Amino acid sequence: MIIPSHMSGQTLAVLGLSRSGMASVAALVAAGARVYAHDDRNSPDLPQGVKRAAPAEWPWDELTAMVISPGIPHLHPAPHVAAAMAAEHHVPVISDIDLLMQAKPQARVIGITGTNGKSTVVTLIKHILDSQGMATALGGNIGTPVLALDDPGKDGVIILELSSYQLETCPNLSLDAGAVINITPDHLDRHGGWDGYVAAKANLARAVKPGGMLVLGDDPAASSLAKSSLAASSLAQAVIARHDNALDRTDCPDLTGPHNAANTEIATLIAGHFGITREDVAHGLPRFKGLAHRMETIATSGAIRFVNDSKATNGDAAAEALKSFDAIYWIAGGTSKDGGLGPAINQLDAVKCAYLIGDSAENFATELTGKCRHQLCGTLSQAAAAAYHDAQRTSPDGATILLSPAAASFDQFTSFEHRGDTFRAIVQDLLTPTSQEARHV
Ligand code: UMA
Repeated sequence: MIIPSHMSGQTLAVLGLSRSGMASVAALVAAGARVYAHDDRNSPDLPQGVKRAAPAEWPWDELTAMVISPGIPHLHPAPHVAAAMAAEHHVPVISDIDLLMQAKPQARVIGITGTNGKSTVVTLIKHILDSQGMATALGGNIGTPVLALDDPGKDGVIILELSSYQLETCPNLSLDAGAVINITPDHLDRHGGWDGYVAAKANLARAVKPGGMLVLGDDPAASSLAKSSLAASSLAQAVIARHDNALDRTDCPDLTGPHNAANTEIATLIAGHFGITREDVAHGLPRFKGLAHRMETIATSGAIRFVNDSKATNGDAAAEALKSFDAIYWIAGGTSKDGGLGPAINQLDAVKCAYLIGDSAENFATELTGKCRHQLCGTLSQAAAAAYHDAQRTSPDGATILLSPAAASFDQFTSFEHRGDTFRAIVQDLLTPTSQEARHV
C-alpha cells in the first residue's frame, strides 16, 4: 500500500466504494486521516473509524478534498450531487492518482493513455524494465488501484495506465515519461464531446516534467496533440512513434500485427528514456507474455489457431486484429458502439466469413452485405462451432478463428473478460475428442 501520509489529521470524503474507492479509504485510514465514505449502490464493510454518510451529511467546510472514483461523473453528462456540492464549497475533486502524486512527489512515474492499446503498452514497459532488473509497480486503469500498489522505492518506477476519467481529476500528475496513443472517440458523454475527450488526454501531455519524454502515437488525433506538445519548450523530447521504426518482433507470438509493432515502438522509446537500449529491449521481447483477451492465442488444432480478442469492444480495435492474420473466420457482434463496425469494415480482405452474434448481429450483417460472407449465429457457442467447421473444411492448411467482437459484451455477458473466458471454455469443448465425436454422431 502507498500511504498518503501528508493527509494525516486531514478530513476527506471518498465517493464510490469499489476497487479505487476502497483502496483510497484504506490508504487514508493508514495515513491517519478522518474519512467520510459513500456509495450510491454498495455498502461494503469499512475500516474502523470511517464514517459512512451521505454527501449531504459531510462536513463540507472541513474537507481537504473529495476523492471520486473514476466511474462517477463529476462534470458530464451531469455532475454527481456530491461533485456539485464540492464545487459549491470549493472542495477539490481529486482521484486516487492525485493522492499518489501528492504522496510521492519524488517518484519516477510513467503514464500511458489512449483509447486502445494502453494496457498492452504499460505491460510491455513493465516487462522491459523488469527484465533489466528495475523495481516496478503497475496500476491504474489496468485494474490495480494505485494506492494498493507496493512502493517500488526511489530507484524504482511507477507505471500508470490512465483513463480519460482519471486524467480529469489529477491536477498534480507529474511524469518522467508519458505516451498518448490511438485516440478515437470513446466515453464522449463523460467529456461533453470529442473536444473534451481530447482535452482530457492532453492533460497527460502537459504533465510530462521538464526533461521528460512524451511519446505520441502515429495516429491523427495523437499527432495533432504533438503540435502543441512539441512547441512546449519545457519538454526535452516529444516524439512520434513511427511504425516503421519498430523492432522485429517475429520471435514473440504475443506481439502479432501492425498495432503491436506500434505498441512495441512506444514502449521501446519510453524504455530508452530510462537508459535501456533497443538491443536490450529486443533481447527481452521473446519472453513477453501478452494480456488475456487481447489477441490472445488460446488454442491451436493442426494449422487452425483460435484467438481471443474479446477486449476489442469497438471497430477500431477489431480493425487492428483483422490486419494481423490471414484466412480469418471472424466472430463479431454484441452491444454495438456508435459507428457500428467503424474502420473494421475496411479490413475485410483476409476474412473468409463473419459469424455474427448478439444485439448488433443484424446491423453488422447489413454493413457487411456485398463486402464479406457472413451468417447470423445468435450465440458465441454457435458461432465458434460454425467457424471451426468452416475453417476445417475450407482452410485446413492455415486459418485463424478470431473472436474480435467490435462491440461491448453486455447484451450476453457481464464483461469482456466473461465473454473471453466463455470463448476459451467453448473452444476447449470443441477441441475435446469426446465432444467432437458426439457432434459427428
Ligand atoms: N457509483 C456511485 N454513484 C454513481 C456511479 C457509481 O456510487 O453515480 C459507485 C458504484 O456503486 C461502485 C463504484 O462507484 O461501487 C464504481 O466505481 P468505478 O466505476 O470507478 O469502479 P472501480 O471498481 O473503482 O474501478 C475503477 C475504474 N473504473 C472505471 O473507470 C469505470 C477501473 O477501470 C480501474 O481498473 C479501477 O478503478 C482501478 O484503478 C475499468 C474501466 O472500465 C477497467 N475503465 C474504463 C475503460 O477502460 O474504458 C475507463
